[in-house]
Amino acid sequence: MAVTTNLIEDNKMNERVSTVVNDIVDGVRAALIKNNVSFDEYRAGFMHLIGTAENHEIPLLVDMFFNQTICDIEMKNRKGTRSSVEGPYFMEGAPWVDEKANVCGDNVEPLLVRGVVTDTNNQPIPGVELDLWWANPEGKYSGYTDELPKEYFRCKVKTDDEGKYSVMASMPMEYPITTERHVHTGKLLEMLGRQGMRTKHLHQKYRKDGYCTLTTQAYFEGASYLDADPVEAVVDELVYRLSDENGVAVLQLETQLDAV
Ligand code: MBD
Ligand code: FE
Repeated sequence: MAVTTNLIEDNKMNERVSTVVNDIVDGVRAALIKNNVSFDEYRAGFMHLIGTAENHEIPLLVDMFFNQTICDIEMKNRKGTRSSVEGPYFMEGAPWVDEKANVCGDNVEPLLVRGVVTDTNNQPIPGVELDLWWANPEGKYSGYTDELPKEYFRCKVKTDDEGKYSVMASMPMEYPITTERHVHTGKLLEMLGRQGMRTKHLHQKYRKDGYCTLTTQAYFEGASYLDADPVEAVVDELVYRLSDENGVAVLQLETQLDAV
């Protein structure tokens, strides 16, 4: 009788995928065994996941549990400013702006974002492409509906010869992972006994050839939900104190990029 094996030819196998996926499967199996999970519970979890997928919440769900872990791993491999989750709402193709980002609608509160980007020897880096994106006063990110196109509440700026930039943006709103849009993720957070508001945050992505791309966020001292982030991405060194200039809130960022 022929001997069969479940291994196919070597050249079709991906070592990396095999290693990581097998470890993930082992981890999940261990959790099921440890908790004596029944078939009905297994099915209930499965159906919850299907609902999450059908409502397009997979990016949110996966980022909520695992994106910050990837950031923490990244920090073991490079120096410079800490990364923080990209989250589900980054979008390529934000408009380049000069001094002022596009905002619209009611209750927009100005936030002047100023910054300097340096290398790990504190030398300024000119020509860094910086993407900024944040939630509007309704707690929504642009680019997902016709009413709020991606030209608003996100922008791109470039650092000058001194590694500096300055742009008038607007104060980010807290982001609720509790609305109809995310019922499944919200419900899961509820069952986990966790609150679902992301504290105010300004997303940033810094890119320049020769440097490690940095994706991070700025958080605001004294803001609500700072200590209860549902995606566990708030760290002290990314919490900034705003200053006031003629009644306008100013966020002064200092960012270090590591060379590749
Ligand atoms: C957000 O705005 C966000 O940044 C993350 C990581 C998850 C959900 C909403
Ligand atoms: Fe966000």
